[in-house]
Amino acid sequence: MSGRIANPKLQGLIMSADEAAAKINPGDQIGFSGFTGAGYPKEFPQALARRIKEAHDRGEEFKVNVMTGASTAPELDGALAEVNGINWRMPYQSDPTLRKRINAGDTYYSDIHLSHSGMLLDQGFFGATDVAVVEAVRIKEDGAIIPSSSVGNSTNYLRNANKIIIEVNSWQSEDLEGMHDIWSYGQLPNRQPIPIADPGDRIGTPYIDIDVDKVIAVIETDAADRNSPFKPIDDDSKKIANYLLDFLDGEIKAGRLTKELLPMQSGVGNIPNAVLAGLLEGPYHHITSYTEVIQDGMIDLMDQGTMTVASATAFSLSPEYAHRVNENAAEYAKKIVLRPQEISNHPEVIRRLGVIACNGMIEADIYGNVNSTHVTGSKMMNGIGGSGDFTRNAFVSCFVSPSRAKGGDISAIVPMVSHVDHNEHDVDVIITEQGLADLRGLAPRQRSRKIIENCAYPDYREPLLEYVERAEKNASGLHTPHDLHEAFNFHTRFMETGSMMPEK
Ligand code: 0RQ
Repeated sequence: MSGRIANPKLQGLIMSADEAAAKINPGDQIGFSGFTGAGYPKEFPQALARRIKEAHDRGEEFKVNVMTGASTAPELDGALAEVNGINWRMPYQSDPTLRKRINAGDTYYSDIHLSHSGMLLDQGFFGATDVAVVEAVRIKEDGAIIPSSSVGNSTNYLRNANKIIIEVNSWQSEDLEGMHDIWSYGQLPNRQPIPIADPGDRIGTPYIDIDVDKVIAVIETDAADRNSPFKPIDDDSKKIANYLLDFLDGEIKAGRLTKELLPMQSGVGNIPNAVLAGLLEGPYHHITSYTEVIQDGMIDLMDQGTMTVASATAFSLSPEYAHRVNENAAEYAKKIVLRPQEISNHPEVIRRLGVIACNGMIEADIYGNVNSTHVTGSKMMNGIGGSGDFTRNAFVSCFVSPSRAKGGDISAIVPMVSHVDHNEHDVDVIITEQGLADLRGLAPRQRSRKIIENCAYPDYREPLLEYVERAEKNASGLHTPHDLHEAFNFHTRFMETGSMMPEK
């Protein structure tokens, strides 16, 4: 035994992952801990996948419904998708095997805002939660759980589930204890205001209380989080990061920001990481973050003393940085707060603190609508994640992307997005390696020129300008000129010829 399970009753429930998986019924709805590859159960989902495969090999139906915090890892989403074991899944995912299942119609995927997911569960919109399966650093004497490297929706799953399975992972540092801040705004009609006035405020407990009588299994593990390495920062990402940093400097000069900025939110990926790296070199001090994931760049900013505190719901680190945090967890616990995702992503707090939001996109249109999720309108990439929670409510909402995808055959700037996740009313700034379009206060006819001239790749500017001029002429006098016959030609041309470029 690892010595991390202090509750005598739960010590008596220690068993193998296969024994625990035998307790699951076909059709069960399971709420897992886990968020962006951190703090997800590692042994149980693989054992469940083995059990599902055996059932399928015998010709029996066996699928479960899977709820998480956000994306997990090959051991969870990957293993269950591999055996076609997921009937329905919510919310954000980014697993390549699961993506194939979703796009093949094998798995229903409910892609909802991360801040909504726990709330909708509490309100019964998804039906009963049969089992909660969560990873913990340790179990206290009274049975309360110290979560590991993410909180996500764990409090909601543990509160609502009929049965509980706990994986106690001794790879996770015990010094993570004290980093979590578990608090609930309560249930309608008696919800309470969230008393967070600063990203570092702690308002709850460092543990999650559970009903010990619901626990049916405890599994001991010792396995690392997924923690995928970041790609080295490329030239385009650096250019995009520099445009954003220039923009922030302009905001300081205009008196809308100080060198302390406002709390930063950063999506995951190469470009947001380049932005964080750029902040290391800037004139900033005492900056904070109110975001959903702690990334490598934030750890560097904290080590440098430039970032004083970061609030999130999970880590999303490279293996090297995960090791660094695990080794020094007690120190980082003074500067990092991990909250339930309904708090880390809560619109009211994001609006009140005035967060600076920066997220990736697949494409934007000439009027500022953004597609973050679907390729050519139909194929799911990952999901909306927390991007909507932050974009709608931030002080300023930025979207970043290279101006082209697939070696130049696709323009990230199109006449009309093939799917809308963030609409023109919420999107303030679009940035590509070509430049930055500040859309605040601009009318549609002003936006189109600015986005095309500042953000589109040079080869695509002419066809886009031709489109907009034709649309303005044909739709004379209209507020948002479109030529609906032509609007999707960029997309259909790519599907037919493999390139969005018009043939000369
Ligand atoms: O595909 O991997 O097959 O080559 O999309 O694109 O350029 O590597 O960028 O990794 O930052 O992802 C929007 C998907 C961008 C991400 C998205 C293809 C491209 C590549 C990835 P390949 P890049 P990124 C915080 C906030 C929604 C959730 C969110 C995302 C792949 O940022 O999922 O913001 N956002 N959450 O080739 C066809 C285009 C394309 C395209 C890119 N126009 N057409 N394919 N790709 N643009 C996190 C959480 O909420 C947890």
